[in-house]
Amino acid sequence: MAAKTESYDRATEVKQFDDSKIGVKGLVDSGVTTIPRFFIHSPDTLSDIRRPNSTTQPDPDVIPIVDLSGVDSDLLRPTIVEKIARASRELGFFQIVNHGIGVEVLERVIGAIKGFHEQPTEVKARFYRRDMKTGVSFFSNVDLFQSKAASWRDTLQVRLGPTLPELDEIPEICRNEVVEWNQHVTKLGELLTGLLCEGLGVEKGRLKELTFLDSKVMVAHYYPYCPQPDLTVGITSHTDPGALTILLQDHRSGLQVKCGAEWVDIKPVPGALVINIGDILQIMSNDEYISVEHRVLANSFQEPRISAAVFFNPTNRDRLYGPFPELISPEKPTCFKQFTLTDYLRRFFTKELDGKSLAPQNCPLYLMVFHVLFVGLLFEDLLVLSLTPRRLIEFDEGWEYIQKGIGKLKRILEGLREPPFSSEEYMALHITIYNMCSQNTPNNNSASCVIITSKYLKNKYLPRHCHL
Ligand SMILES: O=C(O)CCC(=O)C(=O)O
Repeated sequence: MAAKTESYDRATEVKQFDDSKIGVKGLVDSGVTTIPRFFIHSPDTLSDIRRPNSTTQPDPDVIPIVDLSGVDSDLLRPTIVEKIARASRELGFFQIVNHGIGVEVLERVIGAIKGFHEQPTEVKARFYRRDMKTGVSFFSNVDLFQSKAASWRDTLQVRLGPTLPELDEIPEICRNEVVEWNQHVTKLGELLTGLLCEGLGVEKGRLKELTFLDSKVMVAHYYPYCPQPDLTVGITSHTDPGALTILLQDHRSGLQVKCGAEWVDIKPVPGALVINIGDILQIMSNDEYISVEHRVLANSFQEPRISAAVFFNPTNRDRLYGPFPELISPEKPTCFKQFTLTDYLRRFFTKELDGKSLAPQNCPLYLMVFHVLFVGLLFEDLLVLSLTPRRLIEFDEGWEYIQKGIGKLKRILEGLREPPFSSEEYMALHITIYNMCSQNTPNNNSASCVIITSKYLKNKYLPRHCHL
């Protein structure tokens, strides 16, 4: 239930903000010097924010830039496939250059999005809505009414496929550019999904024939200057639910991707596009490729940051999707249960934009343990044992699964330790398991954790699937 105190009624403030249709850009224009309280994130979310150029920031060069020149040549294509597949396996993100779309097109698209968001409020307000009936909507925060804290960005959303909206529904100021961008990303999407299929060792048209290229949505974000950038974010940490995302960003930094325990900047590279794997492709690839959490910091620059992400999803929503049969073998059994896109997207859009959307069903328990151990790697001497119940309970059977899993996990952990857990460790483990069982009903997202001192587990089980 929304918090309501005498002095602060969050739900009312959020509604007033939405009803005003001014977006965060409107707040900035009105001269706010402090951000409204409902934009303030919890210390947990804010604690690991490091701005680009801070001395403790990891090297952004870990995100590879793949040059697509020569992609049609028999000689060069295998190397490109190899680079893309490696990045998709290890990081879930890469940038591409020489992709065939001219810098002037990229600049035109960014300029048109900026133009839309910088129109007078009353012009933009005509598009302010949260439904996609017309295929076009403008809003601030897709999850404004679901999230614990709002983020400092406005968005113009346009359906690009299977069909574009009626042309006169698309704001005139960016109409030509949206249509042009759709043509470019459609072609690029086909090229990239082909390369990604080849990287998995499946036939290059597999994703296309499953309609993965047909359903496309563009979200064109505007991150205005934020007067208190250390109290909020531009977009909270999340993974993309679809198959693949093509992201155009301007020259302002702010996008970060999670690499292990670190947040790494995706540095803006002139002419480049950022590509990332979405949850569905992680599933189709039977966990070979990874869909990774990313976020955008609140913009501390006086100038706005602009970006446009195009998400590719399959069109056929009622078919069952699951890992490619070609990728399933006795050595690598299926990691995911089959699902329909209708169920999957319903789950995604009824929750906060946060974390991952899919549960690993049929997933051998060791993957869950690996996840646990990965969290443990953050600490030199401590193993922090933490399950993310949100992921594990998304599907109906998930709750049963996690209960079974916890019991089994407990037995595994107990059996692994030598000497056995100390009584305090046992106590902590029991408390955690109790907390998980009692708290994590499908409506409760809180995660519990237990700290066990153990170098043994870390050394013995260095995870290959540490991304989970
Ligand atoms: O603005 C960006 O750079 C990223 C946007 C994003 O992650 C999203 O729209 O899901």
